[in-house]
Amino acid sequence: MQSVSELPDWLTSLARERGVDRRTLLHLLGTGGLAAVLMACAEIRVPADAEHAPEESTRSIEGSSNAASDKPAAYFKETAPFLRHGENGLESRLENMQGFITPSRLFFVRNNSASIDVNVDGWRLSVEGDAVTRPREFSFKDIQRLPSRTVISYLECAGNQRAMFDLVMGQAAQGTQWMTGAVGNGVWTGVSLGNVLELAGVTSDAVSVLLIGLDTESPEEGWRRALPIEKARDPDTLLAYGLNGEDLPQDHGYPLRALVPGWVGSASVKWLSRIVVSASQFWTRNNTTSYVLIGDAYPGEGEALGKVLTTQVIKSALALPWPAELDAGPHRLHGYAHSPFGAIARVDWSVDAGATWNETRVLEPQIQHSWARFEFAWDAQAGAHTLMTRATDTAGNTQPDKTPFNEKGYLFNQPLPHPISVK
Ligand SMILES: Nc1nc2c(c(=O)[nH]1)N[C@H]1C(S)=C(S)[C@@H](COP(=O)(O)O)O[C@H]1N2
Ligand SMILES: [Mo]
Repeated sequence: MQSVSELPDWLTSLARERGVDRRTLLHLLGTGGLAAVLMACAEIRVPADAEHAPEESTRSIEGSSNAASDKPAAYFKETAPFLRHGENGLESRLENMQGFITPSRLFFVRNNSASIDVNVDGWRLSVEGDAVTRPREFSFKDIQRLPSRTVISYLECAGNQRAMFDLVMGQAAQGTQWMTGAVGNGVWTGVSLGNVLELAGVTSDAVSVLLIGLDTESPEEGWRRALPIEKARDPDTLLAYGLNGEDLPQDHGYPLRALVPGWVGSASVKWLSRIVVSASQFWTRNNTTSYVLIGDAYPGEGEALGKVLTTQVIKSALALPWPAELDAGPHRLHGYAHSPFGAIARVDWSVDAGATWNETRVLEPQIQHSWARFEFAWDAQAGAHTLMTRATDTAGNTQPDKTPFNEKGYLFNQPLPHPISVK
């Protein structure tokens, strides 16, 4: 059963009575079938003191759509505007975005396991390790009392555009086949990680800061990633509790997540609960076998199978479906460009596979670590076309003609051929 109209009348009217709207019904049907709809109509919220609520209440299922099971919902978001990649991700469609900031409801989600619902009252952040002199725990209120900082930054999965290794280069890479939408630009509010480390008495021989999330289904019991102390101390590296002026949404790591500007998205650990600071380097899955460039061009470093990913690369993409269809005639096309190394200086576009380039108009002045919007006018003639865009940043970096293949398909950033059929 896929559509709301196939539901028995009594169930649709019961749903209406219980305040379950059509969109939610559709969502429930899509994710949990008839059983999920029945559950939602019977009892939408499970009381916090329900028998099966976890004792320490760090992982509550209150409010999740499949409240009857002991597994939390895969996503809390309405999923309609996304490209779905099972339980791994909700991909944004850039064509749904007009502005400079990505609305939270359109922001992509990348989870290693299901999203979790953390009860903030029982939640604590512990800071510990051999390179702190005052290990301590922070409640959410403790964190909120610290000086706040807001950073405008894009967040991008290292595997964004991975599908293009297959679609453009003809060599498929392992992993979620993201198109162009595993990226978004948010207004992040929180505290500088460096301040929290200071309060825990970080020592001068600290080298590595391991961030650990609460998700238990991750291969190592909690998604984790180490940052070098210099990046951890950068005032713009945040422990964020706000996105776009509101509380951090559950899918994005409520109540607290790391936001590591310019770095691969995997370092921005969601549902953060533990920080371990050490005088020696941490090697965990996410910097040895995952988030590592593996291939002939990449010798291993430390305990890693290849080159460990840290910063992102410069990229651009059109805010159009891939491939796209347009009516013949004049169009104003727009897109997004971002670089971890500085502001975008220019974006060029080509309609002849990169033989000649024209300059686009870069819109608003770029703030901090944000992406830039660009636009250009194109008079589309009937037929098949391939457009490309190529960004250059103020540090002189530009998108390379070719991205070398790596097994896990990270950092695809050659100018993306964008097929457009004009009728
Ligand atoms: N705890 C936790 N944090 C996580 C992940 C995860 O699975 N669990 N996924 C990471 C990856 S791979 C990415 S790209 C970003 C995505 O952030 P978003 O879902 O808020 O867009 O979160 C990172 N942080
Ligand atoms: Mo990611």
